[in-house]
Amino acid sequence: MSDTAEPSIIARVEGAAGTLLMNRPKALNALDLAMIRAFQAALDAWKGDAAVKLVLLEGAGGKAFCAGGDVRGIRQFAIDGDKASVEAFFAEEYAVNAGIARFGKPWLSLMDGVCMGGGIGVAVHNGPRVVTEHALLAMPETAIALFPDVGTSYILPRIQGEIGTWLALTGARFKGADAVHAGLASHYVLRESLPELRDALLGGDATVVEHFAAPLPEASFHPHRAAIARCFGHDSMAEIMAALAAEGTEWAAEQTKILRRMSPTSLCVSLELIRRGAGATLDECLEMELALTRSVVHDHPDFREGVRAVLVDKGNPPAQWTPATIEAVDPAAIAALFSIS
Ligand code: QUE
Repeated sequence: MSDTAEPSIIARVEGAAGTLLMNRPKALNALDLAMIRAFQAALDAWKGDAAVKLVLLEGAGGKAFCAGGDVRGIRQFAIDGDKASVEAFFAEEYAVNAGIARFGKPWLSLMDGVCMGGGIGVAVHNGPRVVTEHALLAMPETAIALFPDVGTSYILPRIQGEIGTWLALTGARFKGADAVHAGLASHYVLRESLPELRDALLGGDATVVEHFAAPLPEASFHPHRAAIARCFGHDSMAEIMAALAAEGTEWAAEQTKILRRMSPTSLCVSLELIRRGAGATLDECLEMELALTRSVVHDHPDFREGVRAVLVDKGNPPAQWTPATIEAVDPAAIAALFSIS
C-alpha cells in the first residue's frame, strides 16, 4: 500500500549528512518490506562513504515518526500460509536493526510524534536519539500477541527498576521526557527547535544536538517507580498479577485491567524473552526474536486474532485469546514456542 507515487523512503545526501525520511504518513510511516530494503540500501551505501558523517532519520507528516511494522500485511501472509514472506520481513527488519547498531557513525533519530515497535527498532540502537514534547513511544505488541522485538529484548531488560518490563507487558505510553528518563532517548528538544537543529546537523557534527536540549520535565511514571520495581521484577506473570493485587492502589488496579486485555500467551512469552535478553548480546536477542516470530506468527492463533481486533476491526469485537486467561497458560506451551526454530 503506498500513499502516493512518492517513494516510501526518501534517501538523500544533504551536506555531510545522509537523510532518510520515512514517507508513508497515512500509515503513520509503518515499515513495510520495501522500506526495510531501502534502509538496508542506505546502510550499505553510506557505511563506507567518508562524505557521509552521520545519518538523520525522520518521519513525514507531522504526526508520526514510525508506528511500527506492517503487521496487517504480515497477518495476511500468515493467513495465506506464506511463511517465506513472513520470514523475509522479520529477518530483513532485524538485520537493519543490527546494521544500525554497528553502523560506526552517528545514526540520529528525530522522534517527533508516534514511535512504536519497529519505529523504536530503527531509532534506539545508535544515536543521538532525540525526542520532542510531541513524541509518544510505546511497545504495544502484547495487544496484538507479538512480543518486544527489533532488538528491544536487549534494550528493555537494561533499563533500571523494571521500567522496561512494565513497558513491554502493559504497552505503557511514554511521552518524550519519559523516554529520556528511561534511557530510550538521549536528548529532549522542543519541536520548534527542530528546523534549526536539522540545519546544524547537515554540517556533519552530531554533537551539536547538545546545544538544542531543552529542560527535561519530570517523568510521568515517577510516582509509580517503586511500585513498578516491586511488581514487575517477578519471573512469572502469576507473581506479577499477585504483586499488583497486593498493592491495593488505583494505579495497580489500572495495570491489572490493562494486562487482562492483553494476550495471556504473549505476556508470558514477552516476560520470558526479556528475562533471557538480560543475559544475551544484541545479536543473540535478534536471533531469539526471529526464532520466536516463526512459532508465534504461524503456530499460535493469537497473533492473527490480535491484529484483527486491534488494527483490522478496531476493537469491535475485542480480541478472543487462546487460552483466555493468564492462569490457563501452560508453561510447557511457552517453552515450546521458544524451542521451535
Ligand atoms: C501493536 C503493534 C502495532 C500497532 C498497534 C499495536 C504495530 C503497528 C501499528 C500500526 C498503527 C497504525 C498504522 C499502521 C500500523 O499498530 O506494530 O499501519 O497505520 O505497525 O497495538 O505492534
